[in-house]
Amino acid sequence: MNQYKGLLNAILCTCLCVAASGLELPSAPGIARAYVADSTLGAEGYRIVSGAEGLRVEAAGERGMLYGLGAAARMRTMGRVPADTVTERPAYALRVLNHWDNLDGTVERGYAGPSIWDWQGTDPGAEERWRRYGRICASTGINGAVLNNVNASSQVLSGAMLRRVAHIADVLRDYGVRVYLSANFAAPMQLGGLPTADPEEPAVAAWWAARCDTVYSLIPDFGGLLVKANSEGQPGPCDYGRSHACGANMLARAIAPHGGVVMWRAFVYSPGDADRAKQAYLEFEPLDGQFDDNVIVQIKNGPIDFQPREPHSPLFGAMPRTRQMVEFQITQEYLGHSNHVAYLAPMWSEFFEAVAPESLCAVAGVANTGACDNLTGHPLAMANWYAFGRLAWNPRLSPAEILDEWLRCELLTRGDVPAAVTDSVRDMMLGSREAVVDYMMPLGLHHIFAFGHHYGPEPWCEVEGAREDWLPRYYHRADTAGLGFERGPAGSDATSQYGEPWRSMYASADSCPEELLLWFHHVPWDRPMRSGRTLWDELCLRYQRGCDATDAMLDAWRPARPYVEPDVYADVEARLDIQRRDARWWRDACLQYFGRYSRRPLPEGVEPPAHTLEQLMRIHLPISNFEAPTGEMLMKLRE
Ligand code: BDP
Repeated sequence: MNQYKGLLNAILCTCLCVAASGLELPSAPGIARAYVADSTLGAEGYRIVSGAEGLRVEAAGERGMLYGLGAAARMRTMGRVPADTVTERPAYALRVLNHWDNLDGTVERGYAGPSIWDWQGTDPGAEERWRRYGRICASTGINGAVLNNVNASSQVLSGAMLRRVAHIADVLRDYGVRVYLSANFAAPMQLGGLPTADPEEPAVAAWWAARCDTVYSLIPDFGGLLVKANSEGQPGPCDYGRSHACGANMLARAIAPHGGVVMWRAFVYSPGDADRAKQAYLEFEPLDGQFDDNVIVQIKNGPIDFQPREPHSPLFGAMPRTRQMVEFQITQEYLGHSNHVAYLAPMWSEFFEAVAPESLCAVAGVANTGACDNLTGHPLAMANWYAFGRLAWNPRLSPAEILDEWLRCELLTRGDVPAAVTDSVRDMMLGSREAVVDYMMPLGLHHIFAFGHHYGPEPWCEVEGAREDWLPRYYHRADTAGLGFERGPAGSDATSQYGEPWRSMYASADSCPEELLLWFHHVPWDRPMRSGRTLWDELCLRYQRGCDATDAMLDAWRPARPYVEPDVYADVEARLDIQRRDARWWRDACLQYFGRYSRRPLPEGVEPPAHTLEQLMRIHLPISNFEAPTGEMLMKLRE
């Protein structure tokens, strides 16, 4: 049973009524409902009419009613009942979570326990967990789930696994969530016993068509396939000299008769070639116009890999004849796992400020779920799941507004919560992502993480035989002259992949926003910054600012104590303490390491490090990819 009683109280009431189709609708007492023949609402839209008798929700179908009742209940809780009428339709028809769950129960980059899907069918509590998951998705507007890892096992398409998937689909259907799968491009060989997976080979296309028939015979509303091809060792069409478009279209044609889509990832980079930040563009931009209509190219928000701050990927907007979707990462692979608070809506909004939401046709988020009690590890990480869904519904919502909803409808639900308490927690969470940027990678630094697990700092990292573009020095390029990756015309010229106004703005260090300075430029240590300080002093003070912010976070959380369940309070407090210590670890490791190159002292206002660089360089976290390190483990290592 859910020990986190404070979560999931109001938005989707626990007491639900089941519609004729099986869809669970929020009971929302006192809110009238009316099905109307209004095609402008679409299948998922709704209208909320406020009148003398209270609220009435109008929708053309049950899914619209589901979202409309949820929205009306939320408005009531928030005290934001409209003066007359509000009409809403989602910005995207496809709002999908990507689960990186493996069939052995582990979760790649998951920090909230094992897979919720219970692939082997041994957990009697699994179905109830899927229902909780479905309700949360419904409350935020998420309508699709890719159940398995993009590093996909072919076995997920085997008969036994498809029956399991059909069971999950039967449950999630009650919440308006359709099921999708990640496909391994070599499945015709690994599962079908064919000698090749060449997309031009008729037997291969026939195998996929037959598999799709089987999938749809078991799951009639199956959504489609997600494919990671020719990326980080995964098989793909390029193994046979074919293009990504050729491979994607072959699958798209196999699934088209059933109405499914193929989401084809553009996360590609190979060793030894151009600047990694340029590679997806170099490979995909020339394919514009070649993809079938039911293919959507899925592009990570930034050109590298889910860093705490990245510019948008230049592929957005560069393929006008191709359907594109963005992939965000909700799980905190690069933001302190489930130990750190990092409310991510500001990062996603930043993306939507640069990339017009209308230029995309769908949104995906790599899920932060697992089978632990509260489903997300850090109790406040649920806010990221919620915010992802809300932004996928309406990318123009403000991060503060979304957070307010989550706090008032989900977290702070015990008693009459004074506004000052909600404000305190909201401000703390709103600033948390920027705090992480400050204490991990300020001013456009990126990928200076420890190898493999990506938890702590390792700007010095050396791994014998590792690809150069997997090592931090490839990204920070520290030397005695300065710091940062020169991507302007004098360097890798990645800036020329951007359209205007970005191209000119990023090309010169003078016009580049300071937040991204070291992403795009190698800058001398004594370059004057906007503050009037040198780069070195500014860098040091940003790290310090991040540390100070983590102290303030603990203070901001304390007033919440009477208004959340005691276990939630204590859990958050313990994790904030880890975050405080980790922030200092980052600051001391990075500043002492970069100080070897800058050869400058720490400016006034920066706390002296508690450990020497040599001590910090000896830390090696004995953790796998699949769980966050514990506080005790971290303390011990840094003693
Ligand atoms: C990286 C992760 C890796 C994923 C890969 C991907 O480190 O585990 O498989 O992205 O998105 O961020 O395919």
